[in-house]
Amino acid sequence: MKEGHPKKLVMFSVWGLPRFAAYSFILALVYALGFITSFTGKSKSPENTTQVPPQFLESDLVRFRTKCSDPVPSTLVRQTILDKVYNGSSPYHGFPPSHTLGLLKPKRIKGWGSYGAVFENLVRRVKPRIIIEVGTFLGASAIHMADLSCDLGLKTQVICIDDFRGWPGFRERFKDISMVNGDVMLLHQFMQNVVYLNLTEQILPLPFSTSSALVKLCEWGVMGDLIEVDAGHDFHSAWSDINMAYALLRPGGVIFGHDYFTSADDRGVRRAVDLFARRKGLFVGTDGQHWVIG
Ligand SMILES: C[S@@+](CC[C@H](N)C(=O)[O-])C[C@H]1O[C@@H](n2cnc3c(N)ncnc32)[C@H](O)[C@@H]1O
Ligand SMILES: *[C@@H]1O[C@H](CO)[C@@H](O)[C@H](O)[C@H]1NC(C)=O
Ligand SMILES: *[C@@H]1O[C@H](CO)[C@@H](O)[C@H](O)[C@H]1NC(C)=O
Ligand SMILES: CC(=O)N[C@H]1CO[C@H](CO)[C@@H](O)[C@@H]1O
Repeated sequence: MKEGHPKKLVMFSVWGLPRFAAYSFILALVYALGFITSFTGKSKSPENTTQVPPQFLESDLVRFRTKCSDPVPSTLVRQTILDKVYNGSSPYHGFPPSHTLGLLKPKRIKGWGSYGAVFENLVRRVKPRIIIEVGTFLGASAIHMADLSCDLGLKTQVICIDDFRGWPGFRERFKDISMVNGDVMLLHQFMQNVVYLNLTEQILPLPFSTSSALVKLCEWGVMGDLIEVDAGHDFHSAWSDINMAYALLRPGGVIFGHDYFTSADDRGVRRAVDLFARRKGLFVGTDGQHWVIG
C-alpha cells in the first residue's frame, strides 16, 4: 500500500490540481494510513494480550456472595427498606400523583400461573414473615401471597423486586398499559392494584434490577422466609437471580420459582435450577409448573 502515494501524486500533477489541494490530500492520506496501521498493529501484538488461565474465568461464573450481613429482625424489615430506599416514608403516600392518575385503571392484574396451588402449599408450610419476590409485573402472585398470609392471620411483608419495565416489546400484549415518553406505567399500575386491594401495609415495591436489589438486601441483612424467583427466564438471568436470592434465604426457608418446564432459552430456568441444586447438593421438587427447593 505504501507504493500508492507517489502514484497518486503523479495523477494529481497530471490533472493539474492546485498544489495546495494535492498536498492536503496527501497529508490526509498519510494520516489515515497511520491511523489504520496503528490499529491493526495493536490487535496483532501478542505481547500486549494477557493470557487469563481458563479456570479463573470459570470460577468467576459460579462465585456469588453467600454470606450476608447479620439479619434484620422481620419486624424491622419494612422500616429498613423505607429508610434505605424511600427516605423514611411510604411510597404509597399521596398515591397516585396527579400526572399518572388518569393513566391508570382502578385495577389491572395479569399474571402467569400466579394462583397455582404451590403458593398456598408453601405459605401454609413456611408461615413466612418476610416474602421476597424477584419478578412481580402487575403483582398477581405477590397479591395472592399477601392474601394467603392474611387468611392465615400472619403479619407478612412481601418485598417486590422488579424494574417494572416488563421486557422489550411487552406492550404488544399489554397495549392498555400507558406509556409516557417511553416510560411505561407498570410500577404505578402495580401500586394502584395494591392500593385498590388495601394491601399497602403488606406489599412494598423495590423498583430496581434484580441483581442490584439483591446485592443491597444482602448488604442490609434483609432475609426472606419464602423467596419466589420469577424474573428473567433466560439461563444467565435465572442463574444469577437464584444464586443471589439463595443468600437471602433464612435457615429453614423455601426458595421456588415459575417456568421450570417452559422452553425459553432452551429451558434456561430449568438448567439454572438444576445446576444450582447439583452444585449445592440440594433436592429440586416440583409443584405444578414451579420448582421448589427447601
Ligand atoms: C413473568 S413476570 C413476573 C410475574 C409475577 N411473578 C406473577 O406471577 O404475577 C417477570 C417480571 O420480571 C421483571 N424482570 C425481568 N428481568 C428483570 C431484571 N433483570 N431486573 C428486574 N426485573 C426484571 C419484568 O419486569 C417482569 O415484570
Ligand atoms: C427526606 O425526608 C426529610 C424529612 O424526614 C426531608 O427533610 C428531606 O428533604 C427528604 N429528602 C428528600 C431527598 O426527599
Ligand atoms: C378496602 O378498604 C375500603 C375502606 O376501608 C373498603 O371500602 C373496600 O371494600 C376495601 N377493598 C377491598 C378490596 O378489600
Ligand atoms: C504490557 C506490555 O507488554 N505492554 C507493551 C505493549 O506494547 C508496547 C509497544 O507496542 C510496549 O511499549 C509495551 O511495553
